[in-house]
This record gives sequence, structure tokens and C-alpha cells, in this order.
Amino acid sequence: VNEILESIQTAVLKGDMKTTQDQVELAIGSGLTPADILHEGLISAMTEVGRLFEEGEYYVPEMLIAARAMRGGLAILKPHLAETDVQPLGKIALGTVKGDLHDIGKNLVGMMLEDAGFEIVDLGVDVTPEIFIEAIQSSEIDILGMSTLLTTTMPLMKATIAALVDAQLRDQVKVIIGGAPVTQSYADDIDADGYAPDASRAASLAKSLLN
Ligand code: B12
Repeated sequence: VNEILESIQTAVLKGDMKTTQDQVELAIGSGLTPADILHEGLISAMTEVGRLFEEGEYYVPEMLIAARAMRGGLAILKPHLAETDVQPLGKIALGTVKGDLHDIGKNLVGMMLEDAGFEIVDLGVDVTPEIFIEAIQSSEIDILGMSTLLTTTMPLMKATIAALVDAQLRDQVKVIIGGAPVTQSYADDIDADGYAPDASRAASLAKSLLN
């Protein structure tokens, strides 16, 4: 692995936001692609954080400061992730489901969708089915995107889709889902319209659903 990418990973693992941001700047200047900086620097560091947490070497506070450093790096990278300018393609409401506070992945998906030309309504984290429904009722949402990182909160995706059916809104929106424990087969099971494993594929998924 490239040295700068390695130092980005180390800085995120230490939760050192300043160094993370400096190294991301350096990486951009060195001509590394934003996609490589994102995947091989920032995201792979978070994967390692997850592994360390699983092994009991990291606790929640370490995870939290690593996440903060990752977000700091992401903020520097964001303008560089932008693709070419395109027409507004549609409006997407995004939220992390009830009971779940993880939002790095959701925010990244939001950025990519925005860069791909969608308007994003960010509903935040811990979003109840009722809040998703209100969002659809109060503005013209084309796609509803749900994120979750916890296996325990995955059923909330199913519950939200059921609530949409009850509110007779299911036909008005496409529903896409994602997050580490989510799979295509889970999406099929709960009758979501689509699943994507990462932010760039979330963008192509959203485009294909509106065509
Ligand atoms: C950072 C982190 C935290 C931070 C979150 C900070 C924040 N603001 O988000 C903090 C410290 C708060 C945290 C807390 C907890 N966490 Co945590 N956390 C993580 C960690 C290390 C990284 C997650 C991350 O940001 N990944 C990077 C992003 C970019 O990836 P991503 O989220 O998967 O998103 C990508 C795709 O999934 C997809 N995607 C995501 N959303 C969507 C949505 C749509 C619509 C689409 C199409 C695609 C899509 O695109 C994204 C970009 O490519 C993971 C381990 C891991 N490697 O996943 C554990 C992990 C998710 N956490 C875990 C746990 C257990 C917890 C806690 C319960 C710990 C505790 N005992 O308190 C709490 C739960 C709090 C709560 N109620 O939510 C477990 C979950 C286990 C499980 N199977 O359920 C994990 C897997 C760690 C582990 N290995 O055990 N955590």
C-alpha cells in the first residue's frame, strides 16, 4: 500500500483528526485518486477499527474518535469526490433507522448521491417509520433510502416498508437499503426496490430506478 494511504489509516486508527486531514490533503496533492483515498485510506481504516473492536482491543470511545477522524478526512475529500455537473435527477430522503446511530456510511451515500445530481433530504439517525412517512408526505420524495449497521435494527427496515404500505404510500416511492449487515437477499425478502453495497453503487442504483 502507498505510504500516504498507510499514514491516513494510522491517523484514523489513532483518532487523530488533524493528521488525518493533513494526510488526505497530501494524498490529493500527490495525485492519488479520490476513490483510492476513500477506499484504501479512510474506509479500510474503519474496517480495521471494526476488527479491533470485535477483538476487544478497541472500545466504544476509540471507535468514536476514529469515526470523528474519518469524518474530518471525508470533509476534506468531499469536494474532490464530485463528479461532473448534471441535472437534478430526483429527490431522495435518507435516514439511519430507529435504534441505530451510525451515520458515516449514510452520509457518504448522501454525498455521492448529491454529486450524482440528486437532491438529498437528510433525516439523520434513529429515524422512526413515522418520520420516514412524514418526509414522504411533506415533500415529493422519489426514493427513500434506509441505512443500518446493526443486525438488531435491520427489522426496522421491514417495519418501515410495512408502514409505507399501511399509509398507502408504497407505490409513490422506490425504497433502497444498505449498510454493512444488509444484503441483496434481505432486500428481496422485505420487498425493497434495491440494495447497494457502497456509495458509488448507491448512485448508479438510484439512477437506474428512476429511469
Ligand atoms: C464507527 C462505528 C461506530 C461509531 C459510529 C459513529 C457514527 N457517527 O457513525 C460509534 C462509536 C458511535 C458506534 C457505536 C456502536 N457500535 Co459501531 N461501529 C463502527 C464501525 C467501526 C465503523 C462503521 C463505519 O462507519 N463504517 C464505514 C462506512 C463508510 O461504511 P458503512 O457504514 O458500511 O457504509 C457503506 C455501505 O454499507 C453502504 N451503505 C450504508 N448505508 C447505506 C444506505 C443505502 C440506502 C445504501 C444504498 C447503501 C448504504 O454505503 C456506505 C459507503 O460505501 C463498525 C465496524 C465496521 N467496520 O462496519 C462498528 C459496528 C457497526 N458497531 C457495532 C456495535 C456493536 C456498536 C454498538 C452497539 C457498540 C456498543 N456496545 O455501544 C454501538 C451502537 C450505537 C447505536 N445505537 O447505534 C458492530 C455491529 C455488530 C452487529 N452485527 O450488529 C460493528 C460491526 C463493530 C463490530 N465488528 O462488532 N459504532
